Amino acid sequence: MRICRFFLPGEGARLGAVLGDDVCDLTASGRPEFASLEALLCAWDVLGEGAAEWLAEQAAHQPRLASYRALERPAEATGAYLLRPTDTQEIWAAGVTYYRSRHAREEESHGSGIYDRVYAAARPEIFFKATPNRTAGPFEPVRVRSDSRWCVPEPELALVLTPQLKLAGYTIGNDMSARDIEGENPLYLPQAKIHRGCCALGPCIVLPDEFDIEQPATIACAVYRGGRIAFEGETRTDQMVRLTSELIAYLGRDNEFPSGAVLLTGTGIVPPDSFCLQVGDRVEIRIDRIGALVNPVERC
Ligand code: DO4
Ligand code: MG
Repeated sequence: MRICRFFLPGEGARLGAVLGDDVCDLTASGRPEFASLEALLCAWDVLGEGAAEWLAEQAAHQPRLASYRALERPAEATGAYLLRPTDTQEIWAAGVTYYRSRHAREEESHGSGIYDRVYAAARPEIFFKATPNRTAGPFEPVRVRSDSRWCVPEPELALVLTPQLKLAGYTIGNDMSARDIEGENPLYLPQAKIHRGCCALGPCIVLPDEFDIEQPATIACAVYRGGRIAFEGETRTDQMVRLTSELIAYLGRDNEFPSGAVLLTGTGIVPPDSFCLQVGDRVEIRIDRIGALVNPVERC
């Protein structure tokens, strides 16, 4: 099953369940658990093992409202459209979890050795990535920094977690990065990673019944520029050197997430050094069994 957030004219943000191509409006039920994603993730912890089954049962009782495909397209006739699938959750990210990322970062930092060390260390790299207001949903712009000459998308599998860090589902994330700023000095990482429009999430949250992490999934990225492909690349989730459970456990050490959290799991796709995102580009990230996240590129 899939969960989405969508905008309904006259109503605002709604929580929906995607059943086949139909979306049903969970918020219309009036149940407090469906007032927001935060409310649902909190309820998830109370419901425990039976949460997904309970959700499917609730969804089956709601009237079908719209076609998911119609919501996926921007500005359709109904006026309803998909929103970022999360609401109040902080967004965190793991790094250097794929060999490709380790290699590219060692090069851009002129062989500093820190990326080699973290790739092999027991403790993974985990960093704060974005607040909700810095995060785009489907078709909203991601942004390149005005003081960077080398910005790239980082296509990543994203974990959606409850306040008790139980895995509720998966979505697609884009961890936008300024490689020149990070490469100049790793202490600049927060500036390379966190700014207006630095992250995108979507299109929906796929529950573990439809996305089994044990089955490798292809992550593919294409950047379109003027109708042509300026970059494309792909990787697979089984190329990740860390287990998602390991990343979640480190995220939760001495920390708390009362609204739940999102954890990006690192990139295995790094464009060649000659590639830099430009204003007007369109970034498309696809993950098997999840869907596609599409965002235009603008400047901060
Ligand atoms: O070490 C810096 C960030 C790494 C990262 O974002 C990634 O590997 O995806
Ligand atoms: Mg990343």
